[in-house]
Amino acid sequence: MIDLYTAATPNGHKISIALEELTLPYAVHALSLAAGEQKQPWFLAINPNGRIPAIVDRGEGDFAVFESGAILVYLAEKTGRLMPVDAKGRSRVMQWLMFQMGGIGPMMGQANVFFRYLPEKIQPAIDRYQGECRRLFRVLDGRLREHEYLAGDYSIADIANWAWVRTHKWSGVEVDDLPHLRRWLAAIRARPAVQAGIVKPPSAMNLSADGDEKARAFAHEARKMVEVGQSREAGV
Ligand SMILES: N[C@@H](CCC(=O)N[C@@H](CS)C(=O)NCC(=O)O)C(=O)O
Repeated sequence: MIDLYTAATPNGHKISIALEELTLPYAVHALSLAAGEQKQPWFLAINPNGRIPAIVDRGEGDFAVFESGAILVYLAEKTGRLMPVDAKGRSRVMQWLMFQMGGIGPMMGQANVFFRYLPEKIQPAIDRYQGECRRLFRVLDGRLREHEYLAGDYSIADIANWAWVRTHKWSGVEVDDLPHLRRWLAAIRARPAVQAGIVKPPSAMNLSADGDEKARAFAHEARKMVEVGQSREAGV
């Protein structure tokens, strides 16, 4: 049994999707990020960075793993699935996984903060992060023009990137003119394991309507989460 500490965000959903794909038994523990549960001492003992997701593999002596990319690699290596074992195949998956971890995730995350969450609208910051998202999306579209998936067969690299890119409207970034990216988004969305993973827990981030009540409530919680993160000068 694996304990998954998570929330209704793209980084959290990467792991629930992977666990569903791998049909590994797991228990979901949804943390309230707005209430700062991720900064509690019991959770910091699992993830010293005080952020979700994290897992504890009970069958492996309570082995704890944090950082979503590291968790995906751990699960792929544990099962021998969703990542090839040969050096070049593995490297291709790692390249597109790192592309997400160092690019798509941080840029979409900052676009969300400046476009959705901060009460002050700082247009150059919004333009900077949305523009960088667009550039990264074009890179993905170019790759997917020639390849069905990002790195050989469907892999943890697809899961990591998909979990973020599918929320592009939340970041205020359109993909209408990126046909290969849209084809890939739809193909992965159709997978039963993906459908199961994205509702553990359910997210409002795929809602695009600013006026939608659920979207407003989610943005409110996320704003509080940003404040919780910023207000701690000491500690994490
Ligand atoms: N690089 C980390 C990022 C984790 C992360 O930023 N998690 C966010 C939710 S998506 C979080 O826990 N935020 C709460 C906070 O900042 O206090 C990963 O990929 O696991």
